[in-house]
Amino acid sequence: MIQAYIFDLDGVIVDTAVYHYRAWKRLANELGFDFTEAQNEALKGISRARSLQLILEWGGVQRTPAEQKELAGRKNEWYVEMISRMTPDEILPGAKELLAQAKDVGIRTALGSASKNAGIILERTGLLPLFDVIVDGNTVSASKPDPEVFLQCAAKLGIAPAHCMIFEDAIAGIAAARAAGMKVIGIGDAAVLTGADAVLPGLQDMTIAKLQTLTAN
Ligand code: B16
Ligand code: MG
Repeated sequence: MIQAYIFDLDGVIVDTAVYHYRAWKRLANELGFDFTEAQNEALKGISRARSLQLILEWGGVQRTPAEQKELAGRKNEWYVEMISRMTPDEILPGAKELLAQAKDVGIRTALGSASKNAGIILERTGLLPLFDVIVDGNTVSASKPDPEVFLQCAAKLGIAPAHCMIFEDAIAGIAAARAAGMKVIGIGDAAVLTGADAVLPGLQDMTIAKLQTLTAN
């Protein structure tokens, strides 16, 4: 019996990938190379520091750890400037409704995100009160596909991993959910998110009863 829903943020609740893309592209261009949307896709669910390492590799550029810290900080300033203007209209279809249904029937809710900016996004979109627990990039030391983020959510909620269901759009996040021993609903393309118990294009029109059926086995 599922007792908790744990949501990834970017790609499940909101689409902040577009803001990450603009900020990373600006940084790459300043460094003298381009950054494509396909490359941005590959960074979903990946931490800021690791994302920068990959971008520098793709651009064929080397920087010291101190320089990398400065570059990641610069990208984050541009990113925060954009997400600070987000509105509730940017919540992805069905996300708020599913969170509200969970509250109504007593299913506990958590956010399990790699982002260090999750707090700002939840405040700007007005979703903060719908989460019982928030675990994000500020409290987690090992990035997805390590299960730490989801195991911290379960521990803080006081619910066994086997009774938790994860909603995730990234391959790394689905692997993390599996490693945590939890059920996982992939959000996106079934051909890509092969490790999930079920894959949905989004949360629109999703109900608790439908989710139970999808993950019954
Ligand atoms: P920040 P999620 C992830 O969010 C994003 O998908 C990924 O692109 C980003 O690099 C990461 O958060 C860190 O974000 O720079 O704000 O700390 O999908 O785990 O909610
Ligand atoms: Mg995501």
